[in-house]
Amino acid sequence: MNLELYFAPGACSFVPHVALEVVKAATGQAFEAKLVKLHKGEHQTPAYLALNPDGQVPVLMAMGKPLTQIVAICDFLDRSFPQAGLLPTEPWARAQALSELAWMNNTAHPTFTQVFRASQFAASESAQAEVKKIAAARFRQHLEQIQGWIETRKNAAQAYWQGARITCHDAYAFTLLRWGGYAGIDPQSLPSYTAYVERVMAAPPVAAALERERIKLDTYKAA
Ligand SMILES: N[C@@H](CCC(=O)N[C@@H](CS)C(=O)NCC(=O)O)C(=O)O
Repeated sequence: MNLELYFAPGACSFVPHVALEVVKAATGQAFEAKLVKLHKGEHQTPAYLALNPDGQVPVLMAMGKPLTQIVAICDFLDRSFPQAGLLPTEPWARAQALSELAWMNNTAHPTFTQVFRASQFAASESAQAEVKKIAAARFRQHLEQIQGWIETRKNAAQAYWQGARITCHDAYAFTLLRWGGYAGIDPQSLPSYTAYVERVMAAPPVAAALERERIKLDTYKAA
């Protein structure tokens, strides 16, 4: 299958990027990673908007057709390459896994957008500062919720989110903790979460995507 991923370094496209590395390791299926320079507005060109009218990454091109939305991309990759084990097959476990992935995508992620792009939510500088402050506090609660889920898995002796293999969830958990640094959240203040993310980063499919994107867990700067 011909697969291409449009991604931006450090963006949420890291999630399907890791998923594609997992698929490649499990099946040999190759993919092409296509860099989108958001700071140069490459996601707003007519050619890109024809792929994703929302002007966002990620876009997965599969068999020449564009697929958007992380949850849908993870589901498509799982169904196309079941050997990669991206999602459970048992219906209830699968629904739970999709529920957690959807929560990361539609709850934690948009809260961070309010921190990172406060100008989209308020006009004056003081109102933007307030949006940012309130959203950062809420984002910390989301990260604490993720840490709670990680501790449950640690008690069950699971190395990664879904057990022994890296999946989309691990890549999203890394991305959200990394973004936390931009929201003024010190990863060291979430010790179990950080220890888990360090383990995730060392796993070969994640390490390969980190290297291609040239990113690390280094966004937090002490005030
Ligand atoms: N729900 C979307 C979220 C996509 C999204 O928020 N993408 C961000 C990067 S993390 C983006 O492309 N932002 C550029 C912009 O909106 O200008 C998905 O799952 O794909």
